[in-house]
Amino acid sequence: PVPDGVHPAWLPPEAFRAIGSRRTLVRGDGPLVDTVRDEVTLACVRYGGRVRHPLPGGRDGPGPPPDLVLALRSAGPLPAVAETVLAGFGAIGDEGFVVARHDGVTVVLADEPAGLLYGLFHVVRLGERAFGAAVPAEHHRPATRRRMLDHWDNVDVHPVMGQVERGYAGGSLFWRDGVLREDLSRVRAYGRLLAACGVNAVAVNNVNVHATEASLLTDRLGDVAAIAAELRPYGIRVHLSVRFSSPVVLGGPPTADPLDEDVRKWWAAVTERVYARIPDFGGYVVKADSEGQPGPFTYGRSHADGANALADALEPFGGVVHWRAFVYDHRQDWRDRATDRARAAHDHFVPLDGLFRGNVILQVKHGPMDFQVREPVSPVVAAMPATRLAVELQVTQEYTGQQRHVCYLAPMWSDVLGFRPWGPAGPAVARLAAGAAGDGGGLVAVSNAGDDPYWTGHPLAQANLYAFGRLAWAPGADPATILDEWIDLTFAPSAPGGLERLRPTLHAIMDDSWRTYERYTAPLGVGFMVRPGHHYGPDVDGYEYTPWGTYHFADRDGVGVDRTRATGTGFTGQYPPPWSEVYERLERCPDELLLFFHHVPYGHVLRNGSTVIQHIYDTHFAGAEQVAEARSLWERLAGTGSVDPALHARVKALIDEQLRCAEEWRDQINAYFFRKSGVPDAHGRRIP
Ligand code: BDP
Repeated sequence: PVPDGVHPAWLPPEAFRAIGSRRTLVRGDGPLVDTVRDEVTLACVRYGGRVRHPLPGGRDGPGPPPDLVLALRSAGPLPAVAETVLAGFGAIGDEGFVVARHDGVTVVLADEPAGLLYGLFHVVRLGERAFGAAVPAEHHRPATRRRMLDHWDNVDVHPVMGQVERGYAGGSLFWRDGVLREDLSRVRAYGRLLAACGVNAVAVNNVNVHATEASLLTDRLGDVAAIAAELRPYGIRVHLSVRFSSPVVLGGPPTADPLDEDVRKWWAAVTERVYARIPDFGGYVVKADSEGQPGPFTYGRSHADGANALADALEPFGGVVHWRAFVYDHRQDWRDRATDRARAAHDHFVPLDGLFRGNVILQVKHGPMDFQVREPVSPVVAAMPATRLAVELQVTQEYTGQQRHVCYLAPMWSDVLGFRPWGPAGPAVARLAAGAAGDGGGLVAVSNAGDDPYWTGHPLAQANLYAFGRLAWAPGADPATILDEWIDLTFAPSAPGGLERLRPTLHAIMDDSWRTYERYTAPLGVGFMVRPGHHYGPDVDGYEYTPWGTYHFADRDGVGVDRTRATGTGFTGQYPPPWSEVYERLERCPDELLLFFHHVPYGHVLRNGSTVIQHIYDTHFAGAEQVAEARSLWERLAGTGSVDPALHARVKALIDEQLRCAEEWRDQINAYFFRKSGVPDAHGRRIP
């Protein structure tokens, strides 16, 4: 299934050994069941097992009983063991499955074909463990209905952004040289990887919709249909980013006013054509009135008017609009407190709560700014009870090392998803995204995959893609356990000697790598000390005097952004209690977000007993040291046979670069704050 020269990521053929060496009965019909049957057949061809076919009428033929039954409940009569497992089970759910080991048979049952597919991959994850001792029936279901990746892929190579905006893994999987790739087998392999971690929707193109991409909606719809055809066998629906001014740029009416009758008719007609070609099309993604993208403000209309116009066109076909809440004025200059960029999404959208159609999903970045290494959770998530919300994460490592640095992001996402905006008694973010009745917007993330042989540039960044899917399925899953799953699937099958060396090394390098990255870059929630434009490496004042709204306000006396109600921008007031108070009060604000909410003197004493200036020095020295340790741990694996030499070499080269960059961060940040403050390091370490 994976083209030559491409790393199989978490689905090497050997991951199917346990299934492929056994007898399996697959029962059910439809394209996704065919996928399941094909997967099992392929594994059996390789490992000598058998796929049993039921006789006409549904009864099993003669011969030894199967070791594994994968069946749709509706495909009765089921083998007796399956009926036993099912006894007492109500609805299994659209994508859910029941799995058990009973009387020496492993049984996976589902109501719908998608559930059977996810059940198959569950058995793949278990490997031999799926065929051991008896296990009572377990019911697995995804926490959120839509688990989606946004691709920021351009059809053409953009002069500044390259082909994949903020993509660090080569070109697009979909397009090359301005046209759809002729061979889309890699897209199919991608769909397979995504299904195996639970992703079920993909938006194929950049949210900044340039001229070429705009026509994907009309003249180039064939491209989208072809991609959809490759992803469909793995239960993945395709969505498209569209330009709000599409009517104007694609030969429709001369306006994109969402209340104009001709505009509405245009969207309806175009959308009908989309569904004629792609009946299971997911819907539109829109970035409007943001960073130069057109939007309803041009016509004096609200974002509810804008979103609803597209939603009405999609409604007859069951499609949704993902309307991004990332709306702010990138030409502002912090004119006054009210122009704090952190406030923007809440200020724009909360007054519109209740005005969006039921098929509009407001897609909210997890933090109020922009994917920094540490931000508080966006207050919008807790402020729009009458709107379907999706939480947006960034798997691509724009601000977290650009897939040259190891930065395992699952612990950050896990914190976000577990955050309770109303305190311990209230619901967590994951629940708000899932929706009380399961009708929430779900989770969306910007993909980190490209045409790189390892898919994600840094081979270890595959774990982020995998973890996103798994957390979208089960937000409470432990990041270290997810990492183990990824290690087992990816490396165990090809490491006959076992993972004795590799597993602890990977945990030592990856478990805490997000916090390590935070230490040597921008601790205490300060954010944005990156080089402008490409966002790699340090430039403390790079954005400080620009109109982008991303400041740290460091001077000779102190650092940080006063976002309090008492004396600052009032952003803390966008949270409900208790967080509005916790963030407002200096003595209660958590250290890791201190500079996000407060401007403090360098001598301010943190809860950990250190001063802010000393903490800045300490974390930067410690972070760079941790990268040096990670590097020597990785080097020690060389020649041990625990990892493929080519992969070892790629990671080695990248860790060298990570260390160089971490030392650069350390030296620049420490020197900057030493010069501003004049306070020497208490331990007398060298600050250049
Ligand atoms: C920012 C990226 C920019 C994206 C924007 C977005 O720098 O390339 O277009 O997010 O989310 O983080 O639309």
